[in-house]
Amino acid sequence: MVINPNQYEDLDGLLTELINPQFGGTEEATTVISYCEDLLIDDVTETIVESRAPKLYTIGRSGAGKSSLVNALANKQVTDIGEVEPTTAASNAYDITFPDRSATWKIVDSRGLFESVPADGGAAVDTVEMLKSNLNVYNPDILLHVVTPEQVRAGEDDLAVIKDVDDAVVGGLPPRVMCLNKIDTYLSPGGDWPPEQNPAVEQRITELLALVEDILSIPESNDIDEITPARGRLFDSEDVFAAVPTYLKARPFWNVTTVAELLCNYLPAEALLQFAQAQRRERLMRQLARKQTIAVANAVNEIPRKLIVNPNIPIISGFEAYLIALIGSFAGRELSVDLVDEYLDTRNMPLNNVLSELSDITVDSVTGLLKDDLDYLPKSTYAVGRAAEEYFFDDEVIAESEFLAEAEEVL
Ligand SMILES: Nc1nc2c(ncn2[C@@H]2O[C@H](COP(=O)(O)OP(=O)(O)O)[C@@H](O)[C@H]2O)c(=O)[nH]1
Ligand SMILES: [Mg+2]
Repeated sequence: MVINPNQYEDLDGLLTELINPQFGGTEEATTVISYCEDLLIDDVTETIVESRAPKLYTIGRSGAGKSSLVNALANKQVTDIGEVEPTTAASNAYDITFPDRSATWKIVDSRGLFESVPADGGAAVDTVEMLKSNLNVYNPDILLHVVTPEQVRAGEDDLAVIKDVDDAVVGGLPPRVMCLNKIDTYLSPGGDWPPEQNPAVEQRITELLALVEDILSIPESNDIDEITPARGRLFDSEDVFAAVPTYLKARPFWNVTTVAELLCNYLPAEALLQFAQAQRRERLMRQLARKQTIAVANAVNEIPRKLIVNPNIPIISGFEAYLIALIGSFAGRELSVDLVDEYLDTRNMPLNNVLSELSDITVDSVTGLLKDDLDYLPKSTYAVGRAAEEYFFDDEVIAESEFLAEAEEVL
């Protein structure tokens, strides 16, 4: 399942191809195409055509698991794991390439950074300066701060150092996530694993999360996963956006997907694609597809109502066709009009039959009358996107109407 950004270079062409046949290339087609371009293309261009490598910067003491985290996220062995001698305070910058995935990641490993902080904290100025200059040079999207439960409990002054840098850097640090690694240290010999199957371990993890919140003075937070609070906490904070416990020593890792999904929510749009598809994680590609669905449904809200109720201009079906084609491509299919035909073949009804029902009502007489129907349109577009997602990712044909309740909640 790989997206090749080249196939998205001609999105204008795709729109024209999708929309023209419905109108025979008339003036209306031009109107629809130009609206679609304005409302739809920018978003995809940002995500795909302008896609670039995500830039991740790992911080943490030697041995905490920075390399292990990068390897686990990348789903391959790309960095040295083991006891790294913290010789200098130098950082290592490298690219991880995923040749078969059209993706590259830029990683900076700040190994040794905190080793320059002596027990009395005296040399912290150097560390702050080093971190600052690193951030200037590499300009990372996200900081991954890896700490062990032991380090949290010992109240290492790393947190204070990072805070100093945050205060010292113009505009503050990039968003950062705290990874509480080596969570298996809470496992007693012979105990059940993973934590979901061991209430005692779960309990200790949630206590650790509470301690982190306390140390960071987080004003408000939520469980990332309501059913399993031990999967981590999402913070209502500008700087540290979450704390996620992990086990990264060997497969099966624990809770790496939570980290990956969080990163997807915080990476800039243009860094998302390469981050997601390098990992062979279908869920991440689906997340991208879902984002498109929401974006297109919201775009529908911006179409002038006059255009919507003009039966000669089935503008919504143009939007929806485009969405269907994109989602098919996110599931790994070649982006083309054929994807729309294929999807429609699985349906009994044409796209947006709402429109055909409206066709003999005139604009003037309906503006008030149709209010409910117009509010319904973004929801039905959302439902089309969801049904297309089920179809292309899971090969399942589900009626669009099944997703209307969800649309109500999401939009
Ligand atoms: N017990 C345990 N060991 C881990 C875990 N994650 C990594 N390690 C081990 O800790 C050591 C240091 O890991 P590494 O990723 O090199 O740390 P780094 O110095 O921060 O890059 C290695 O021997 C890893 O196998 C974990 O979740 N639990
Ligand atoms: Mg390392």
